[in-house]
Amino acid sequence: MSRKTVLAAAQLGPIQRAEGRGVAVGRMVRLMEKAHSMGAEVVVFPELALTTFFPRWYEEDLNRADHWYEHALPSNETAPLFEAARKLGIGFHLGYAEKTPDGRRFNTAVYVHPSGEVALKYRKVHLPGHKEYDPVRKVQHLEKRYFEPGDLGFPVVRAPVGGTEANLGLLICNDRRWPEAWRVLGLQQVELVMLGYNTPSLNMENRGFEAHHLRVEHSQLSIRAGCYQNACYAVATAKAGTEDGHELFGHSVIVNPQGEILAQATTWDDEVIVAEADFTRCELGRSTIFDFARHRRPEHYARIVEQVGSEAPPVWRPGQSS
Ligand code: CDV
Repeated sequence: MSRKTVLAAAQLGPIQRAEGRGVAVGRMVRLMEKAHSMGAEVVVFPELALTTFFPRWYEEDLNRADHWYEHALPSNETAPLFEAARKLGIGFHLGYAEKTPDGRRFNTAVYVHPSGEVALKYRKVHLPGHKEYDPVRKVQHLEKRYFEPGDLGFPVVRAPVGGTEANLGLLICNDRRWPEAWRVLGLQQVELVMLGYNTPSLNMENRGFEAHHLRVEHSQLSIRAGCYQNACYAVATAKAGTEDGHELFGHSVIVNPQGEILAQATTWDDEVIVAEADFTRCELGRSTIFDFARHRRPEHYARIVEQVGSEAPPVWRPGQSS
């Protein structure tokens, strides 16, 4: 049985603070139609796809920030996405801000089957930034204020994707930089990782200069390494362009299990890229160099789960036997 499908990244250009969800959803439906016309059976939208990247704005009272969150999915405003998916027979990944009925807030992503059912849900674990207003920073990054760390772990599910099935996992933005996150997915034989991101094109921190071209380099390095080391495909989709004066880089990519980039966005605007995936290609890495059952040595990995921060090593000096 063929295990092929066509994957799409539906990159979004900027969404301004004043724009409502209706604007974003309309653009997303058009991107879904475009992806379908290009043969795609699954389409991946960015992190927090329905609004501007609001964690750059400080809000003293979080109760006044409720309008940034989804309180139900689908809602009246997001229903057109679900309807388009049903009509086109296309599954989609959506990143959004979630507020639960008991008042908890998460940076969340779901994979929605064309039937409209949520096949997989994930809440972002690695929240970057800070919790309180930081007067030293030129731009705030308040994800730690707006969200609590995800409580669902890194789940993987085998679910229909187009005419085949695949083992699906989700990461969100900053998670892609953490090899632990990829490996937990890899240990569940993930075959397709869907992830969205909002990454500023400049590092506005004042603690040292990061060359601008390295921002994209580090993003792609992380995604390519994650795919290669865990023998999986990834669709990594950006929100791009200038939102209310703040620039986010694009460079959405589709990567194969060898870590090669199959397709890359060329604009910083709404854009669809597609690539064919053949999930049988995940088996080579999984059964050879990254055959975890044969080669992993978890007895030496205790620090990975027992320690959070790094520790300075012991010091050795010449004349001192080791
Ligand atoms: N939304 C993000 O998680 N952004 C981070 C930025 C702050 C570095 C990222 O890892 O891209």
